[in-house]
Amino acid sequence: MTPTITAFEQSPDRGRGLSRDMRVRWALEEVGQPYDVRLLSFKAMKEPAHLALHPFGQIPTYEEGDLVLFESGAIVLHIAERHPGLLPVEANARARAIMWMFAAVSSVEPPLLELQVARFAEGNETWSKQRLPLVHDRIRKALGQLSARLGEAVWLDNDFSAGDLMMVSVLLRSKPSGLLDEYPNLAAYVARAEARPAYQRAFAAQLAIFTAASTGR
Ligand code: GTB
Repeated sequence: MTPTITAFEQSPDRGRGLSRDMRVRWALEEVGQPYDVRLLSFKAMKEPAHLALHPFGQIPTYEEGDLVLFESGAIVLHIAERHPGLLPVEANARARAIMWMFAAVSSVEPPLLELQVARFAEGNETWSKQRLPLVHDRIRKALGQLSARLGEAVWLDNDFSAGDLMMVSVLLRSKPSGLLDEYPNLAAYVARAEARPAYQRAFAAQLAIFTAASTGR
């Protein structure tokens, strides 16, 4: 059965692949599972039909027969569990790959999100500029610790896994600020992941939607 995911009709990131449908697309591409996409406006995301799928009125969602999922990490885990290629078969290595997925969303993504809040939601507050160095410090702490753990390894735990897919998806958010480049091994790790054919296909698919919406095609 072909799953259907939801994505922004016009992504605020202008097709830079930072929206959270990107990680789901990437996982589907890695395992070779075709998928359909239903595009939503911000208004449609808050309407009852979508709220029935996603209680917080966001994207992405994932529908496959009777199964409806929200939360990008849970969706990627579901895909990785149903198809070979994103989780090791050996039990301990599998547990560690899932650990890295959680580390991405619960230890690394929060400080990166704070920067977005500081810029876009609090940018006009008088105290906003004063807060930025603290936010940057928290990001540097997380990136520095991750960088130390990765060292010169190619991926976080031997072969590429859903843990790397989630971690790279999160790290990509630190690229526009220049903070990622302060950690050359992390920048190289992200570049390696971006070069994967599955990533490229997923990126092209989400960019095509933004381009079509902005050129009216
Ligand atoms: N924890 C949830 C998950 O991982 O699935 C969070 C989902 C989420 O935040 N979705 C966002 C959304 O639907 C889209 S990705 N927002 C609409 C709303 O809340 O009303 C967030 C996003 C948007 C833009 C950029 N960007 O421009 O860089 C990056 C990420």
